[in-house]
Amino acid sequence: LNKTVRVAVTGAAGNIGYALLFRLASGAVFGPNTPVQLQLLERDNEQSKAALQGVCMELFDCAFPLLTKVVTTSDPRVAFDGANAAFLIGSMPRGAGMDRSDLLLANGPIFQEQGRALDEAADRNVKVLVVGNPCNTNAYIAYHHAPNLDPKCFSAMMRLDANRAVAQLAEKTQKPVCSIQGVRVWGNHSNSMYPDITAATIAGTAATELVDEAWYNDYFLPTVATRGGAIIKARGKSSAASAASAAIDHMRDWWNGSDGRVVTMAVPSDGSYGIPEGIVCGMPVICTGNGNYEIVKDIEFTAAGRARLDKTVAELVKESETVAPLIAE
Ligand code: NAX
Repeated sequence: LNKTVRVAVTGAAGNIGYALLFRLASGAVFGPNTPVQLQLLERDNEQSKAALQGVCMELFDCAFPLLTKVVTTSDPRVAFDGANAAFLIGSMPRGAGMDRSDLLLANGPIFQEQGRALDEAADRNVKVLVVGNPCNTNAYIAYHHAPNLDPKCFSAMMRLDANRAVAQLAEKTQKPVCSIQGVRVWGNHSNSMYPDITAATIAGTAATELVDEAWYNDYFLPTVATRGGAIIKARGKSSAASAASAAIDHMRDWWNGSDGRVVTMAVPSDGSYGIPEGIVCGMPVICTGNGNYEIVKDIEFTAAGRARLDKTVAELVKESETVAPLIAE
């Protein structure tokens, strides 16, 4: 067996947590030879603690051979102690009448505190995946409060958007998901995202030869960008199993490498494509193993694609300006 991996999960008693923890404990990210220690963070109130205790009882009852220990806490420093990987899921949901900037400012302090705690307590090569919304800017806040960690230790989740795009393409062309490569989603995890199929191939043929532009513009783009809302409408709750599955995909590829495949991660920009440095932006990356990734370079955009990228990046820049006081503190 390999060395035990310490995995922190915040908001562990929530919907996504419930769909994620059992797969982490079963080896879906770190493999069948790597024991896992779960370090679970929840809010300090009776209801959250009781819910988390119930989840722990179920984890226990699974008798997972790889699960060595489960720690529960409401102190981020305890949750992140020695953590090799961290899923930052817990955040405040958007309440009635709240707009995006209200949500940013309401959730900002959580990610300030968790950034500081990661800085103090986590392994120096920790892989942090922010899922809690608005995830790009929450990740931006977190890494700014972790000056002793490489910003490349932080990413935000746009894999669900990329998976949704792949699923739509597979359905439309009636080809298997595994035949689809090179789909990427740029920008913000919001309605402004840019799902880009210009370099995608389906069983070796350019996707743009198999689907027409009207379908791409009028069906595909709005369907992918507003899928979260459609799930809420249908289920009465936001996506949880598909979000957890995307989080597994994201961390598995980041940790192990993506075998040369292009995958979408929101990562701190290095200035490529004129995306302001430091903004946490959805981009195509290749994970090269041992927790490293490289941003794919030299992509050429169509005029329409460039306009979509500029729009979603402008939204991220605006969000970074909204949270500037939280960065300065
Ligand atoms: P839930 O409300 O079911 O669970 C959130 C949990 O986090 C709760 O148990 C709550 O007590 C806990 N929590 C809140 N603040 C905390 C804190 N400061 N420390 C520790 N725990 C805390 O939400 P769920 O459906 O699990 O969704 C979680 C987050 O994921 C939301 O912000 C949601 O918007 C976001 N999503 C992000 C997606 C993405 O693609 N990036 C897709 C799915 C999801 O919408």
